[in-house]
Amino acid sequence: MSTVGFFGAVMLKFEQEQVVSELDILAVAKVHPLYLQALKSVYRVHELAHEGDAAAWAALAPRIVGVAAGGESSVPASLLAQMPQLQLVSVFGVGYDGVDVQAAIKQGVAVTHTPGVLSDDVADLALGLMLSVARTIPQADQHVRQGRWPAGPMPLGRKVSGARLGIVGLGRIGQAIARRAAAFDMSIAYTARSEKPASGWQFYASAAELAAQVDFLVVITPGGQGTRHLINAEVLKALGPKGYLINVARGSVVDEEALVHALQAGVIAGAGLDVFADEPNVPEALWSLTNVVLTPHMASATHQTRRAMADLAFANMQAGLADQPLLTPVPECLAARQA
Ligand code: NAP
Ligand code: 8YV
Repeated sequence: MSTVGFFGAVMLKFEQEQVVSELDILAVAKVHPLYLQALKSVYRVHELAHEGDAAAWAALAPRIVGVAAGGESSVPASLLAQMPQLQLVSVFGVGYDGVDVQAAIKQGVAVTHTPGVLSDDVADLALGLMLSVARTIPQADQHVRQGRWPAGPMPLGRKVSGARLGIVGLGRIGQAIARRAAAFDMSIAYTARSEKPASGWQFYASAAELAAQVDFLVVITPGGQGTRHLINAEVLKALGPKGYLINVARGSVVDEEALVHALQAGVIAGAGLDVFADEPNVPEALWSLTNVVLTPHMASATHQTRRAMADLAFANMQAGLADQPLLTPVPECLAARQA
């Protein structure tokens, strides 16, 4: 063997021995490849092991110290209880409504997420959906591709610039949406759990009151029981036949049955939807409606943001398992630690 070959082989052996630790991680969902790759470079990762052979899972579960999840993943108390050595659930996503955080806290398990790094992308898509549905961009694309342009123009759209925007949930992403909308000369109003006087934007105490005052209603709250069906038939009626609903939050926040009815019956003008009640299943009734733009939960799906999310989710996992301060624990965990 040449000297280069010898050192190459030694380095390979060194790397192989260095990289995989004795720590076992459960990936509870098909987590993003960038996150998975980083985890696999350090830990023994068991993908969906809890859904596989029951005996193998029973043998493995007591060794699991970390759980890797996505924003839509389910991590119920019943699963947490099977992993007595568990230290951390690191979510690749800012939303963590599928994780039973109170059960985790009781068990001494920390939960982390990826706030901030995806706000720009989600806000961009919210604006994109607004423009798409109001200016009928998908239909216009088809109009050209299907050779219908020579036969006549498209029907007119609805102007977005200068329109009235209502934001349900004025957090990190809600504020990023508002900043973009300001550049479109839109007036901005919002609802949230608490008023934010420093924002300078008009506050309404309920989604229905807000909906009655705006042309576009953008939903960007967390999911979970606290916001379930916050957007219901009453809110849609208040939005009215000239109003548009944009949902980039969670499918659970909108009463989907009421929404389908509202779109079919002209209770509202249209909708732009990135999230659905039973993903990846989208009600077939929505497929045929021309006043709806549908995207497959892709608001944060850019190369740049997925990289940043993977880096942050992985850094949280490493910190948690090395007993270092967590970078971005969910607020409930932070509060529990400070109490
Ligand atoms: P955030 O900073 O925590 O903001 C959440 C906002 O929602 C806050 O203003 C909060 O009010 C408000 N809110 C909470 N419960 C409410 C209720 N019952 N009624 C009215 N408002 C309520 O979170 P974020 O970083 O902006 O993310 C928001 C959510 O977006 C995530 O949790 C996730 O579900 C969703 N998301 C979706 C995608 C996607 O791909 N479509 C991507 C990323 C995030 P207060 O300020 O008064 O507490
Ligand atoms: C991701 C999301 O698509 O951050 C969230 O809450 O819903 C999205 O950014 C998701 O987390 C990927 O699993």
